[in-house]
Amino acid sequence: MNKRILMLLLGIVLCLQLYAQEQNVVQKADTKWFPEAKLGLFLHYGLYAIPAGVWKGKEYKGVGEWIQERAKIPISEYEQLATQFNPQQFDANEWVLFAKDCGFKYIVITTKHHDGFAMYKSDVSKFNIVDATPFKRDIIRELADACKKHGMKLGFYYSQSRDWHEADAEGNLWDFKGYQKNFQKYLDEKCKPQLQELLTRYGDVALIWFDGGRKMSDNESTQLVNWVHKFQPNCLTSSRIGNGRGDYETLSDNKLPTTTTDQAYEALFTHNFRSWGYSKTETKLRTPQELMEVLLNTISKGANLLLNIGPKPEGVFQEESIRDFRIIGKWINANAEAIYGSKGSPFPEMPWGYITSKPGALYLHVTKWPEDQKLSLPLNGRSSSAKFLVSGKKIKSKIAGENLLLSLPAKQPDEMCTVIKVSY
Ligand code: H79
Repeated sequence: MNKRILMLLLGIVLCLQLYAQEQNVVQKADTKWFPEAKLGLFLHYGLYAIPAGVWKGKEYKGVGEWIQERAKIPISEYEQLATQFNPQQFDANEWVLFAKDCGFKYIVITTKHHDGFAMYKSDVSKFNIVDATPFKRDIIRELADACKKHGMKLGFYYSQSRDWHEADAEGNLWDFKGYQKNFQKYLDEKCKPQLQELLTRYGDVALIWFDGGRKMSDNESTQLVNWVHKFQPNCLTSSRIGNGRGDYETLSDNKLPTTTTDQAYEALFTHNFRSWGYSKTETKLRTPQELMEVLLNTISKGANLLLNIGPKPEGVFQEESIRDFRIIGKWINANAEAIYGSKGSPFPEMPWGYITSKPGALYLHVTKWPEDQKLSLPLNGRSSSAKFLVSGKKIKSKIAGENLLLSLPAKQPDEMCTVIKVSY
């Protein structure tokens, strides 16, 4: 073969290889703020708040935001919900100030859940809050402005593969039975253009909370993460984008971390145990004490907690959620030093509660006050001092062999959880 042609072919092969490599290189974002923030407020808001788990008189227990799939509601019928969506009581400043008061450092809100409805003004699809509802206001815009005003980070939940409104996306087999899907077409024509809108029109986006649905190929995961970082290099992406391509790890829904980490990790829990969207069928709520256990268990393993509320159709949070989040928020604010910027516990689980740590300090979160008023820590005989975090009152301590032994008063200063700071 002609030498020149051979060289040319070789060159083409090399270029193709480089191109392929380029495709799989993921630019990682700066995750530093994330593990320090510790607490995020998750908001699942959408058309599914209207049926709230009940469709044509039938109750669908569990995940309310799945009503379209569970009742196999045809798109044309589901779209009618938009004509009823009119949250007149929605006030972005109120939501953000509530989150701030309760100690949340970031908010993540559904911009598009599996039903495919955009909660913002989208030029890509008319199935959005401004074009399809009598409300006509862009909730995401109002929230972004309020977050900026009050120094709150804002992240966007975006269902990247499931979209029951689109034939080529994952999930809707009742409207599009037997249809041969072209997933890349959906990515190119809806998913990516909508992400571009979200990343170019609302200021700094703290993170994109991708969710599961379809087993993504590595190429698809990489495409989307690079697409996000192309517009905002420091916008984090969640691990549910698949193939280890995300910037931080989200655990399974309503699951505690099992190991301690100093990486960017997040556990997510919903107040009512099962539904993320507002649901009239899921009335049982975690008590403030149960929320505290979830919080402390999570942060003692070094992870963040993303705690969810599904706002009601009128644009307000359930009163019980406001009440209970304020209860734990009060505790969180009083004990802020032991939470924000802390790392997990260097020890295995303790019978009396949980531990968080900072350089030179351990924070003992005592939820079960020891009956014998004794608390011991395996501190290798290191000299240290102990005090109550909130009152600053010193606690009697002595070194007994390897252990630091604390003598506690009979009465627990904070019934919910008392924090003891041990400095060494
Ligand atoms: O947004 C929330 C959920 O809607 C979403 N992730 C959280 C944050 C989610 N997407 N997929 N999944 C959760 C997997 C869950 C699927 C199931 Fe079901 C929901 C299994 C049981 C309930 C639908 C209804 C499929 C089977 C029954």
